[in-house]
Amino acid sequence: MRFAEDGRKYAPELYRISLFVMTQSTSFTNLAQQISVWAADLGFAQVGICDTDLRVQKEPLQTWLDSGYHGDMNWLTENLDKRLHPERLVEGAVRSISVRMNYLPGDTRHIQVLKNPTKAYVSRYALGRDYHKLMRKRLAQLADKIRVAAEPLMPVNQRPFVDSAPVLERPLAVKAGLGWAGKHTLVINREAGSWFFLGEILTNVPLPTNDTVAADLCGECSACLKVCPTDAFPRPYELDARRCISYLTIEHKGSIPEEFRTAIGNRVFGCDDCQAICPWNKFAHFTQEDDFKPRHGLADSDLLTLFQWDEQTFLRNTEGSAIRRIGYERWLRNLAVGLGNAPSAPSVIAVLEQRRDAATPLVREHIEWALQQQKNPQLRRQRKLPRRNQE
Ligand code: B12
Ligand code: SF4
Repeated sequence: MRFAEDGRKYAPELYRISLFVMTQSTSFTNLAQQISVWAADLGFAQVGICDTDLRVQKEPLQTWLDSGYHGDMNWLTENLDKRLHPERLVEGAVRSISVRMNYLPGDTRHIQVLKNPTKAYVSRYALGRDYHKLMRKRLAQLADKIRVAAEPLMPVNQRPFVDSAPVLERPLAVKAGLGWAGKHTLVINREAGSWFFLGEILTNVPLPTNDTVAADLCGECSACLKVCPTDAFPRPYELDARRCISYLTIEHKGSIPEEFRTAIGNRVFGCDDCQAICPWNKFAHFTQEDDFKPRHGLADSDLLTLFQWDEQTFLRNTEGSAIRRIGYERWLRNLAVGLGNAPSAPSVIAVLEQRRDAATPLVREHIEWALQQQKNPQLRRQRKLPRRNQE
């Protein structure tokens, strides 16, 4: 206050500038508070703001890629510059406004379905409407509100993202205070577990940043590393995607390596095991979004029923869902693996044989494998792959 009074008397210009800066920073502080309110109204469970300096990620990211852990997701090797420097993705971006949205639908009895080898287990995130669409729309609404409020103060340049662009969403979410990166590499929040999606707005508006990063509360626990059916963690906090069932059933386009087929069990789209076992998920909140609720009985369907869908039924029943992204051929491939792991039954053998001749070479190869498993159950190897590293 003294400075202001003196400034007013002796340096009117300096006073005017400092008043402008103070007013602006007060406005940005108010805007940050307002963003939390808007984000809650739009259905986000939490919002946090951080700067976009990700230089510390350069080495771990490069080591991960050099190890080949990304498999054939070659897009992860592209645009590294933008991944590590968000301001090169959105010109002038100095902040990430990171959000999370809960997706676990209530009462989907996921453990019972997973443990029933005649059922198809679909990852809980993919039971309803494709989250990319829903979250991007909500983030765009949030971005519009921010633009209207900030534009009187400065020209605004910003873009919302969910998953699709070269953005390191987890490191940004951690910096923004949404949680810590668990040993399974997903972001965990101490009050909400990890069943949530992440998204962010990269913006040039210099909002105040979160100053407390959540402590890593994994401690001595290594339940996720041990439960992984395909032993996909070479080390805690590091995932070899080539072994992850989520990668094998969703991202991977070709034949599923035989060594993983038995361990995949009945997981036909993604995998949730490392989250399902995590003790922090007893604090998880069910989603409030009707759009994430299961459609077409996908939470609890028989493998055989889904395998008998023709392409039209597949396209109709997966409209607006993330499952559609893998296409009918990979859907059948995954279901054939599931049926190969199902209890031996004449009805399963009959349906597999029925579909074999008209199948594409990729699907036929998986059907042949499934038939061999069905007809020779004594050949089945142990379901879960043993751990190679015991750190
Ligand atoms: C590629 C990808 C995958 C791949 C690879 C996963 C992986 N662990 O990288 C596959 C297909 C396997 C996959 C699977 C799943 N995914 Co995914 N995936 C992505 C995607 C598109 C990119 C992730 C990425 O950049 N990986 C590269 C690695 C190297 O990056 P990273 O793990 O973030 O690691 C950084 C830090 O951990 C850090 N780091 C690691 N060690 C150390 C050590 C030190 C000292 C330091 C400083 C840093 C550091 O360095 C890394 C590089 O910067 C993101 C969306 C996005 N754009 O971010 C979603 C995302 C991570 N996936 C998500 C989900 C939900 C899943 C699944 C649960 C889906 C399912 N049910 O099947 C599974 C979970 C499997 C698992 N345990 O990770 C959510 C996670 C939400 C959350 N709570 O964290 C995301 C954020 C999508 C979203 N928008 O919500 N996914
Ligand atoms: S999602 Fe499943 S397969 Fe992938 S790392 Fe987690 S437990 Fe392993």
